[in-house]
Amino acid sequence: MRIDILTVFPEMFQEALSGSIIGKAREKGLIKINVYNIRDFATDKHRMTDDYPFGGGKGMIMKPEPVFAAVEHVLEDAKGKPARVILMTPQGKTLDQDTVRDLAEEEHMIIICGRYEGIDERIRCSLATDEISIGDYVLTGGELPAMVLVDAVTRFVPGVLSEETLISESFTSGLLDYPQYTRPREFRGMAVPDVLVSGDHEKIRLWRRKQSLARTLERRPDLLDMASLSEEDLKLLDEIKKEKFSDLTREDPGNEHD
Ligand code: 9D3
Repeated sequence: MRIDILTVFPEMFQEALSGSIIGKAREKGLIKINVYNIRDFATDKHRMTDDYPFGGGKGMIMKPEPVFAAVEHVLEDAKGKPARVILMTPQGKTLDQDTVRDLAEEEHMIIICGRYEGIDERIRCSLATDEISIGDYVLTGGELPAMVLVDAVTRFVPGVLSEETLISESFTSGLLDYPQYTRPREFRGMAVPDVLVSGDHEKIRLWRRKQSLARTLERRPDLLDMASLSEEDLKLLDEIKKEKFSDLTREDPGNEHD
């Protein structure tokens, strides 16, 4: 997969995209990432990338010409083969794992990072094929969102993650992780659950699955509705609900004199 990132802050990407997993994927040639400075495609004397908004108002707007020139340069370099042109914008579709999986199948992604108070509408409507946000909070630009997107997509590129990781991920997909522990066996009075040191692999598997289901039920019940659950999962969920109910009746002081 080829990824080209267009930004006015190319330095922001150097560290982020050379870390362990992405760095190794790049070294192995599984992904090729180029970062372009949009300013290098500005042709005016001051190499301006932003300008005042027509109609007035505060803040500056990203100019269309350098962004169009940068995208066209990249497409020519890719010998005219089509690419997904992704605009990082607060108005985009919120990134989720289904979108990540879809994008990971692409041969070529061009990511445009917005800055300033906004970007010229003509970039959005005639250059971008996709508009993506990473969530409902305001950041200072599209650079961090672009890094989030590249990180998430890279994990799905064949060869980047081990077979094991992918299998365990597909098995737990849609559920929250179970609690994990490493040494020491006891830390500041907090002990590792006995089941994890029991050596009984079937008991450990069931405990972990039940913990995943319980956490998901507690914190993200919306995810449970979408997860594909086995007969065993439904049985574990039943146990969890019964245990929770008995906890409630035990702790409810109103029941003490029943
Ligand atoms: C929504 C606020 N906008 C209305 C005045 C101004 C504005 C604020 C911040 C416009 C752009 C930005 C910069 N943010 C992004 O470019 C961005 C973003 C984000 O802020 N949150 C989540 N995902 C993304 S993707 C790109």
